[in-house]
Amino acid sequence: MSTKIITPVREFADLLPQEYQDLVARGPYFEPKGIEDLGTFKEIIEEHPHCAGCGVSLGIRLVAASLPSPADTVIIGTPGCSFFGLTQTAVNYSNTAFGNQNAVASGLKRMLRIRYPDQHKDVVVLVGDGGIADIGLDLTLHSWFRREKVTTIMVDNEVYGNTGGQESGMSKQGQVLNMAPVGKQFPKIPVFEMAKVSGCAYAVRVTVASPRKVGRAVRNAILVAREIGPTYIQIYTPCPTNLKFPPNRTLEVAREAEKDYYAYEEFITEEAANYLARL
Ligand SMILES: Cc1ncc(C[n+]2csc(CCOP(=O)(O)OP(=O)(O)O)c2C)c(N)n1
Ligand code: SF4
Ligand SMILES: [Mg+2]
Repeated sequence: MSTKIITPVREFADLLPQEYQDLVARGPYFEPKGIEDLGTFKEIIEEHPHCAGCGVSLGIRLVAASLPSPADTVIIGTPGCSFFGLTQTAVNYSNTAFGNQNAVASGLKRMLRIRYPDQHKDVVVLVGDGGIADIGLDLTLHSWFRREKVTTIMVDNEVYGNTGGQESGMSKQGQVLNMAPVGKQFPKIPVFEMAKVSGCAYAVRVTVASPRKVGRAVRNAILVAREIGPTYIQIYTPCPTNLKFPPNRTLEVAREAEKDYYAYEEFITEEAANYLARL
């Protein structure tokens, strides 16, 4: 893992599209870039097949722009809308069977520690609410109980977006969806609260309406996972297609949620806070 993943062989260098040449010359691989620098460097994700106004694609863009070492990061995904954007991102990526992401990430992180004992290799799970709160909940929790040094990021659109609108454990109580016509019967699963008591050293709840907070959370979470323990970020990424609001209202919807049940919250252990203060 290094910038070798993007560097073309000499014979092909001139044949590659300008887009790609820009990535090699002006990507975020060589000096640290963050949310504040958006617009001044070639992002590792730009084009994607998501619907207009998709909160998930915005969440992925913000996460991708905040990775402390993109060339030394592996993102682990699973089926869901996020997968379509992530496979077009210039970062090491592996998909998993639905829900298995934290088990795969745990094994990969351990293997990378053995293979590269003197280097940091960041393993980041980036998947939807269904992948974490429903099918993958047991494997997610057990990776936290075992204190695996992996960062888990949920892009929470409160629905199974990719499969046409089934309710997820993270859908709000009463939410009517294409395939939940009478409304969801029980409240959101408190995954953020679970993270705090299950071994995470750092956890943040945030929305895409606060990009700087997302950026800081991603960076802190990845740094803490290098040395201290598991970290979790839950980002509200509203889905206009399934929650049925106009695609130009995504940020407004996120901002409203932020004033209400999706208020920003940060949890950090003393050990993690001391570690970040020393960096
Ligand atoms: C084992 C398994 N069960 C079901 C599916 C079908 N499936 C694909 S994506 C998905 C829902 C994804 O929902 P979520 O994780 O919330 O992601 P979103 O599409 O909303 O971003 C399901 C049920 C699958 N691929 N594999
Ligand atoms: S269905 Fe929703 S989450 Fe999926 S790509 Fe469309 S807007 Fe995004
Ligand atoms: Mg979802």
